[in-house]
Amino acid sequence: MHPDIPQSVMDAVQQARHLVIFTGAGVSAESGVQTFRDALTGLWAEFDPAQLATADAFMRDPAQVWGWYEWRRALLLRVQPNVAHRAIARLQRVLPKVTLITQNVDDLHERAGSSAVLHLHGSLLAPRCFDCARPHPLAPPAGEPVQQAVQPPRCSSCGGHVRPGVVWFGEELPERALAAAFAAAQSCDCLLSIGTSGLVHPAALIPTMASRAGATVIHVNPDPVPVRHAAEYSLQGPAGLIVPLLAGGWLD
Ligand code: BV8
Ligand code: ZN
Repeated sequence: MHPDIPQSVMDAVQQARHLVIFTGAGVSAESGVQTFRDALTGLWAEFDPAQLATADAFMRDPAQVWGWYEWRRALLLRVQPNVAHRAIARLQRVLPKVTLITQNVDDLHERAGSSAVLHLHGSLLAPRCFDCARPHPLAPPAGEPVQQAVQPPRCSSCGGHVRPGVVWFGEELPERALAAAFAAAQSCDCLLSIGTSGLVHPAALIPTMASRAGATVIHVNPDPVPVRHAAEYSLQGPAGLIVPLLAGGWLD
């Protein structure tokens, strides 16, 4: 029981027949991963992420964009999943059916023990050739993360530039993951949206799809999230506090 969480919300999550968990950068914030809304720092301080996270930016200056992603990849290897990631993995273990959809490009859900994670925006850890799409596995970056421009490696089969395995603005989302995410949103009885500003499309449509299909929708965010449907709730607070409570207070 928690004073700020109505029992009906607790029940909607813990008794869900099919729970969809939809996460954004906010679920990784308490692990120390910068959210997209956080201003960029250092070498990229003067850029809006949405400008850098594009194929145009990469074609214009591959080293500057690749350097940014390599810095983020190095930082990611130095952080750990937090209690919210672990509570989500627990919900996946104890509930009858859970579909986990993330907008994040980190691997913290997987490292917390989650499985079958639907990555709508790709992954920092799956670089591929910009030209022929051949995967280009990379060793963990050596040494301290450095904010610098870095020439991307060349594809071993066609010589093209290697690019990050993320979905850039203006690029299509992975078809299978998006179709599975939309299908789950339209057939679940409860959707838990954690740490997203709801600004990036088409991922931002997912909570509304669930509401329209009659599901209970619960938003977890330190900022208030406007609720527009009868069975929609905004739980104001950090994921690291609220999600373990929704998962039954277990901390493992
Ligand atoms: C596409 C990978 C078809 C890269 C990312 C006008 C209107 C509508 C749409 C558009 C438009 N103009 C253009 C578009 C389309 C565009 C878009 O949506 N633009 C937005 C900016 C308006 N979308 C696309 O381009 C998508 N593709 O549409 O394809 C197409 C094809 C060809 C031509 C045209 C169209 C591709 C979108 C994917 C982009 N790639 N990531 C990378 O990571 O570098 S998205 C990127 O931003 C992140 O991955 C993340 O998914 C997203 C940011 O969203 P959030 O996860 O919500 O994170 P954010 O920082 O915003 O918010 C964090 C939240 O956490 C906050 O609310 C905060 O309060 C909260 N929080 C903080 N601390 C905590 C917390 N919550 C809980 N606990 C805490 N402790
Ligand atoms: Zn290639």
